[in-house]
Amino acid sequence: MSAVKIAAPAGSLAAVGFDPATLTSGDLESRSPIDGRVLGRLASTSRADYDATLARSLAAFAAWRAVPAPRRGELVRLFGEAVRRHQPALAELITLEAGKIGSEAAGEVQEVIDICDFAVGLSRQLYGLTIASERKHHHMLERWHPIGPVAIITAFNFPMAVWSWNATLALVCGNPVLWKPSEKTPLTALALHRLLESVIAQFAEAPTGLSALVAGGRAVGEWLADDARIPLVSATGSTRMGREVGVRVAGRFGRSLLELGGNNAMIVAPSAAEDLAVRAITFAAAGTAGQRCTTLRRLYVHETRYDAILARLKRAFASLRIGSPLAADTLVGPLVDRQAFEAMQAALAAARAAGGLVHGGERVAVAGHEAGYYVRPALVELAAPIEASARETFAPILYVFRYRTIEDAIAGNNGVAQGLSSSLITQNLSEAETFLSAEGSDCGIANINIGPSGAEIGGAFGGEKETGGGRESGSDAWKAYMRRQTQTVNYSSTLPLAQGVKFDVE
Ligand code: UN1
Repeated sequence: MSAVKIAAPAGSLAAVGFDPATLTSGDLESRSPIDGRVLGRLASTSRADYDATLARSLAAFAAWRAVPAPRRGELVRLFGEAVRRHQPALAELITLEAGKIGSEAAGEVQEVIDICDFAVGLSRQLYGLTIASERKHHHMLERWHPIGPVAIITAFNFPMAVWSWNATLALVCGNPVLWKPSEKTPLTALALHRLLESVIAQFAEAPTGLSALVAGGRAVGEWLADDARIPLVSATGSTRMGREVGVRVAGRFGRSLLELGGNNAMIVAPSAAEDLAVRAITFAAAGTAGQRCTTLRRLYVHETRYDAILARLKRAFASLRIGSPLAADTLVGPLVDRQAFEAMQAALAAARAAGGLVHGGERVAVAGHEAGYYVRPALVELAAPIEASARETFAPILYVFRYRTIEDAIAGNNGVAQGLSSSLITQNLSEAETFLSAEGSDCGIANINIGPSGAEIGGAFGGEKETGGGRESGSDAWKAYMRRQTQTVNYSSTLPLAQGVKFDVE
């Protein structure tokens, strides 16, 4: 089968060497979740190509680490400008290859632009410390140095943004980047990579090989995880994948930055504003067809509000416009593929078998798109947690529980193996502060009066427990991409030893 022509604005990307019409051979097949058609094909990187890429990456590191950080920031600034110019084409590619609705696809590209801006500012703020020395005429410093090639393994659901959180920071920190995108979204990755390559080619101080794409499946991931030439592997995906990558990287004393599964909860308290709660729940649970790592999967509603909120949710879920993400009024696009659909149906069957009351969740026929997996987001009423509600099923299923005390609700929020995001809808200051305190949510992200998804790039993004502990994006997440060096300088002509140790030699 030859590749179909990718619709309109992709043309603007041809200028940077992205021409989907030429992508007709290779073992990686990109299929659109919209209707199952093949968008293009790409060959997996061979081991020989991988080794050549690594050699270029190491050579690039030797040059790039000596370029002043603000100049490195300038490269990222120019990349951000290029992304701005191509925003519609890039967003359309995300829609075609990942199935996101237009507004969310454009929002993802916006996230790339935002992190570029953040990284540019950061390039003048890679601050170290001065430390008081206990020895006379000595001073101590803490400095941050580039670390080396950074491998970035990304998932299909944020096929551009998650790479950009890592890549832009890694680049201003003085490191080359190697990207292994999801096998489900290779074209999106290739387009963004080519765009960066075109900016690198115009930037005198930037060495070739500064950015590389290594496409492929499990084998390529293993090469990256096992390669001692790569000091940092940043991996986003399932907990199962992260457990393997984390162990392999640790086995060679490399560093990993893991952003794995979430099983995010929201608590709706007695004082919650109802309209706000219903909108927050619906976007967080059904948006992106439930395929964000921050998607709302478990809802704890106070018993006094349960019936009214559930009635509103049933209406809201039943009225969601499901269909092609290319249609302007669609709110819920397709699941990524058949496996995602089957996993969703299996979770719903398990919930029914465990006594859950399921509303929605069925496949929805979309005319002309029979090969796409469109579903009505599901609400599942449960009396208590079950095995299915303890797992992350990457689909729009919201498990709903009643609660009586805020302590019970917080215990429910924390009572899963994952720890990415969490939220509480309340007007009660004491509840809000408790939720945000050391005795509250145990997640990497805790929100009041907004849902658990849709984080801004300025904060550190990531979570605890089986979510993997990594932090990407804003705040001081950049420190993961550098090595820390403690430096002591003696500017006297004597040699006092620390801790008053005497060691006099003739
Ligand atoms: C992800 O699903 O892997 O907070 C990332 C959010 C987005 C990023 C999600 N800004 O929902």
